[in-house]
Amino acid sequence: MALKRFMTLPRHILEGEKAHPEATGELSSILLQLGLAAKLISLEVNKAGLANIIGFTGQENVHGEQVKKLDIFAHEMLIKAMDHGGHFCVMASEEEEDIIHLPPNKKIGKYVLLFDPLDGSSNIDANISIGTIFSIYKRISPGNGPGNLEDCLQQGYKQEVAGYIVYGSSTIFVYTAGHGVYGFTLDPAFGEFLLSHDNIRIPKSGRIYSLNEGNYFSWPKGLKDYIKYLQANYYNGKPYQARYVGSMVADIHRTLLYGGIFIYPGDRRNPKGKLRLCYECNPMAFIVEAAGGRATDGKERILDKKPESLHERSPIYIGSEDDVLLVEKFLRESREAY
Ligand code: AHM
Ligand code: MG
Repeated sequence: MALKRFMTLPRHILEGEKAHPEATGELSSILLQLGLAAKLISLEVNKAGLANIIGFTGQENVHGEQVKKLDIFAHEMLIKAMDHGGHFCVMASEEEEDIIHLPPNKKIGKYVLLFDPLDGSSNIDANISIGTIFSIYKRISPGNGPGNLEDCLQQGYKQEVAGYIVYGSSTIFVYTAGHGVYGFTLDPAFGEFLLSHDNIRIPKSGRIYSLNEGNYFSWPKGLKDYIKYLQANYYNGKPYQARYVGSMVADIHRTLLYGGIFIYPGDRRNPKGKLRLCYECNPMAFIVEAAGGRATDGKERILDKKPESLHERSPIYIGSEDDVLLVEKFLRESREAY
């Protein structure tokens, strides 16, 4: 226990690297930079409630500077933290329409970074958990010049590393390199992420379902039938529970720890759902699968889907294996599209 307490994120990453003598250390260095960016974003998120004291976003603060919207701050912070290490050939963010090239004077590397800088940002004003999501691939474009869109549109199973940071009652950094999912909680006094969730395994089934029931009348019939089935049945003798934060990172973090299912379906109004394949669904699917769970769009494995465009959306059914298999059965049997 005492040892675990002092397993910091940098130490964990470096020890993981030693276990793989073939590793070049590049991914470790990327993760360390992401950890630093996470700390800086976390500090800013924690100041959000002081908006009326230090100035609303869009206004000038006491120093006469423009106060940035937090999602823009997080977007710029990640680019600033990640564009100078010489590891990436291209990046992409939910906050930017096109791919992001490295500045002309920076070294170009062999990795690709995709991120959602601050997911669930409409929750900020109510002090509800929000998060950052990231995904790392190896480039597929030849040479060592700038990367391109194709580098960003790879199938999710090709990810090298994926992770998220939840800014909640504490700040937690979760990542996987495909084997083992690890969670680190930020100790604000110490200023370091400490290993708090070693080798996370998602339960095979769970009691909690998580989706926006406000869209019920647009759902496919199979999904309506599945939710009605859960409501009429028991899990280990107790009724199922509905939980929905409305921040994907928080909802999936809970699902990973407690088990159950998180769903953002395609429906009559939005057949492809809401969440973005490249930098929301894929990294979460990579993490949940690495923890022993399952993630599909109702039919196809999320990680097998070939993205056609950077910001494309996908329905997602993700969580405990048995729960995702069961909803897929309901969807299959109802034979209704989306
Ligand atoms: P955002 O990328 O604009 O923040 O939206 C994504 C968020 C997810 O975190 C969350 O799962 C979903 O939107 C909630 O959507 P809804 O309000 O439709 O339930
Ligand atoms: Mg988002």
